[in-house]
Parts: sequence; structure tokens; C-alpha cells
Amino acid sequence: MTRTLRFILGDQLSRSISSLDGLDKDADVVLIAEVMEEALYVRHHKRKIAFLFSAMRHFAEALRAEGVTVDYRRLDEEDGARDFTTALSDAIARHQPEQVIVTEPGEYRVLAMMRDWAETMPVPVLIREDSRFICPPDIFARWAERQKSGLTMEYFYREMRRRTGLLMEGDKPVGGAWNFDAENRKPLPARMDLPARPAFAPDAVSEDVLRLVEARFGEHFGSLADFAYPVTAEDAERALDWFIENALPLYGDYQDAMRQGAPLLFHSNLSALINAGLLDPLDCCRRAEAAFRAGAAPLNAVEGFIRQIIGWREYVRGVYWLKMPGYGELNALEARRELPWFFWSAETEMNCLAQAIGETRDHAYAHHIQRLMVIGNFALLAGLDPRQVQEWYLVVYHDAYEWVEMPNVVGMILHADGGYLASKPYAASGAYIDRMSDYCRGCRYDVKAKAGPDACPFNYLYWDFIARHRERFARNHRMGVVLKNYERMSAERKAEIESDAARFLGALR
Ligand code: FAD
Ligand code: DLZ
Ligand code: SF4
Repeated sequence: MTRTLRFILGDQLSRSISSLDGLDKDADVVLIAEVMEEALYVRHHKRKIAFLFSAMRHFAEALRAEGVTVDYRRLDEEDGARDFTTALSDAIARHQPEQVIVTEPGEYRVLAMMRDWAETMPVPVLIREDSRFICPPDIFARWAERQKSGLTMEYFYREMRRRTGLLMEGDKPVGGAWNFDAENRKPLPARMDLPARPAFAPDAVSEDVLRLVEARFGEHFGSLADFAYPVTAEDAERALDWFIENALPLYGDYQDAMRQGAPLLFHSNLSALINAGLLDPLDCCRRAEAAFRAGAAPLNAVEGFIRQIIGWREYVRGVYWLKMPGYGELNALEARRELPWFFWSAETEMNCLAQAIGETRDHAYAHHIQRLMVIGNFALLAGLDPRQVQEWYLVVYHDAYEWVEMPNVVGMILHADGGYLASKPYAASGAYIDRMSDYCRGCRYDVKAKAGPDACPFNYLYWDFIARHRERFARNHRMGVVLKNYERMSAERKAEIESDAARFLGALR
């Protein structure tokens, strides 16, 4: 008889996941299930589904090779389960376990299901903490409660540095400062070569999955062409090795840069591997720190990389669990505009958006500044409906799960939480994109022009956004200078901004 049924979800593919702690290979069964509902609750990018199904199948094989009994439910089986609840109840009926063990999930929606299982399943269901994260939700909640004048990621990050000991010398930060972000804003020199990336060619398992995804989800957004992303822990480790050696040294300098046709630059492209469990986040940070200590990567790069992981990544997760349920409904700026069709087609004359959305369609990836300062900036300035923007970000990126997507959208790009996660909106005119990229050269709009049909739309949308929300921003001391600049404009200039913005936004489909 099965003693314990251990249910592992698609983004929990770590051998050290807490639901496997104490695994008894002779008596326990591990359940992994491809289910329709998870692919359809939003219509995920084809590449994300292919990556996860292939990684799940490979993970099951690796467990079997260790002698573990795995009950793997495939989507294309005749008696395949439609959702997690059916997959679990069928497996309980098959294996008759004494208990079920799961690790807490990455989405509130699934946590609600798990809590329900504890009530409705015929055996006890134990939900264990997800120990892959450094800061458990209750510790984050206590930290947040102590912040009397609002949350600041930087202070949280320092706590995480102390907690992990990363880049510390006793109780002092290595290099005498906590943050070297000021060094990490260089545009990419035009002639700079980029390192060639390793490709992980699909094996027979992945080929099978690619056929399945094309057949069952062929109408979903995105392309499966040239799929070459790691799907095993071993290949994920190789991708990490490659990054540490070849891209990390320049990661900091060009972290915010963008170049036409080059989505990755010096970024790691490890997020989907970390989020699905193929890489351990703390291990990635330790590897980066070791490169710094060995003199193979500079401090601004290594500190920047580590800050994204133990700072931002942990911080947004903390905010998600603290504010759920309800965080996704916030709309402090009362943004109601429909998502324009070009978010799906990439057909827009705004070259920066066409590039970032086209790369998203082709790779299920765009780097942080494309997500934040191009697509996100547009969504903020145009006043797009936060629910629709959230759904888009959850669909299109291969690393997207609600715990990380939602706070980045609601808090970081749309300011829909009224400044809870980030006190100031990340709004910018075309000048920022021009400084950090080569997109404007190939654009039908003129980034230097401020008004009229040929002017870069970011230029007037920026001021129109400030004008629309000036009463709210008057209460935000970080917006003081911007507001003063707006107030100093002539009545004619203000009217011109309003009419340019109305013309552009009115023509959006
Ligand atoms: P790198 O630049 O190499 O960064 C290293 C690692 O830091 C990443 O792999 C990631 O694990 C972590 N990281 C960096 N920034 C963030 C951040 N803001 N929040 C959380 N982790 C971070 N990241 C996701 O993993 N899933 C998402 O669904 C997601 N949605 C986003 C939506 C918006 C609107 C924005 C602005 C950002 C979003 N991010 C998301 C964060 C970030 O853009 C991606 O983690 C990053 O682009 C992934 O590429 P990379 O692995 O090359 O990152
Ligand atoms: C995203 C996803 C998809 C597309 N399919 C599955 C699946 O079939 N089986 C599974 O276990 N997990 C899948 N996932 C990931 C889940 O949606 C994810 O585990 C939850 O959203 C919790 O983060
Ligand atoms: Fe984007 Fe404006 Fe530059 Fe065109 S001109 S690429 S719209 S920033």
C-alpha cells in the first residue's frame, strides 16, 4: 500500500522540493500531471507550455531512474485529468495512500484549491512551505509591518544580504556600498559583439511535446520555432555555467541597454529555469559571488544580479502573498482602456514596441527593461486596464506565474496599487528609450519631436499622463520636480499635449 502520495506541480521540479522531504522509495508514489485547466486558465504562450511539459516529463524520468515510483498523467492519455483536483482524486483512488503531501503553490488560485483538498479529499492533505525562497511570507509580513513610512525594496534587500551572507564582510557590504546600480545604466556601444549562446536541441521527449503543443494549443500566442531552451536540471546547470563565464562580467554595465534584434544581450535568461525549479536561486547567487571572489566578474555586475534575485524576486513574492486576495483588482489610477490589438500582432509603427512584442512572441522572453520601460511604460501612459495587462504578461512570458507577474504589473509598471510596491511610477518619455537603445533610428516617429503626428507618442503621452494624474501626484514628493515642469508650460503647450494624446489614443484599436 502507498504510504504517501506526493503531488508535484509543473513549477516545482526540484529534487529538493519540500514535498519530497522524507520520500520513502519503497512505499511512496509521486504524482505529476499535465492538465488542460492549467494550460487554459489563461491561454499560455506555446513555448511556456512546451517548456513545462517537457521539463515535467524529464523530471519524472530522473525520479524513476533513482527508483522512485512516479504516476505521470499525460495530457494526451485517454483518461487524462482535466484539472489538479481530478488528477489528485483519481490518484488517491488508484493508490489508496494514507496521506497526501504538497508544497505550497505559486498562485493564490491553486492555494485555494489545496485548502479545499484538505477538506474534501478522503485522506489528510499536508501543505508544506516552499523552501526554495529565502524569505517565507510570514517573515516578509513582519518586516512590512515594521516599515512605518512605506515599503522600500532597498531596505528589504539589505535584510536579505544579511540573512544569506551574500557579498558580506562581517556585517558590512563588500565594496563599502549595498548597491552599485548607478554603474549599471550604460547604453550598448554600436559595435560591441555579443557572446554566442549555447542551444539545447530538443531530444525525443521534447519533440513529442512540441508536436502535442502544436496540435492542442496551435492557436495560442507565440511560436515554437527553434525551441532550444534547457528542460533538465543538468542542462539548466550548463546554462548557468555559460552565463557566469560569458555574460555575467558585462551584465551590470549593460543591464538596462536594448538593441534591435538582440533580446538577450548579457542577461541570464535563467528566470524560467529558476521559477520552474530546475535551478536553485540561492545557488545561482553563490555561483555569481564565487566568480566575483575569483576575480572573474566585477562587483557592479555580481551585486546587480544578486539584487535581482534575493532583492526584487523575493520582494515581489512577499508583496503578492501579503496582498492576496484582492491585489489583482487594484486600479488606483482608474485605467480603463482596452489592450490594443498590437499587443498580440506586434504590428505597430512604434518600433520599440514592435521589437519588444515581436521578440516576446518569438521567444516568450523579453528582458526587464523591455518589459518595464517599453511595454510597461506604454501600458501605464496609455492607461490600459490593469486586469487585461496582467493577463497579457501572464500569457506571454515563459517565466510567468502570478506570484511574480502580478506585483510586477500591478505595482511596478501600472502603479495600480497606489505606490505600495514602488513609490514612484516608472514613467518616461521617448528620450529614455532613445538613450538606452537603437530602436528610434528605425522608427517612423521622430523621438526628438514633441508635438504633431510625427512626434514620438511617448513624448506627449508622458505629459498627458502627468496632467491626468496631477492631483494625485501632488501628494507624492518624488513627483514634485516633474509636476513643476508641467505647471510651467504655457496653456497652448498643455492644450497641444492633450490634443496629440487624444488623437493617438482615440486611434488605438
Ligand atoms: P536577468 O536580468 O538575468 O535577472 C536575473 C534574475 O533576477 C532573473 O532570472 C529573475 O529570476 C530575477 N529578477 C529580475 N528582475 C526581477 C523582478 N522584477 N521580479 C522578479 N524577479 C526578477 N519575472 C519572472 O520571473 N516572471 C514574470 O512573470 C515576470 N513578469 C514581469 C512583468 C513585468 C511587467 C516586469 C517589469 C518584470 C517582470 N519580471 C518577471 C521580472 C524580469 O523582467 C524577469 O525576471 C527577467 O526579465 C527575466 O530574464 P532574465 O532571466 O534574463 O533576467
Ligand atoms: C503553467 C502550467 C501549465 C501550462 N500546465 C501545467 C500542468 O499541466 N501541470 C502542472 O502541474 N502545472 C502546470 N503549469 C504550472 C501551474 O500552472 C503552476 O504550478 C501553478 O500555477 C502554481 O504556480
Ligand atoms: Fe519608440 Fe518613440 Fe523611439 Fe519610436 S521614436 S522607437 S516610438 S521611443
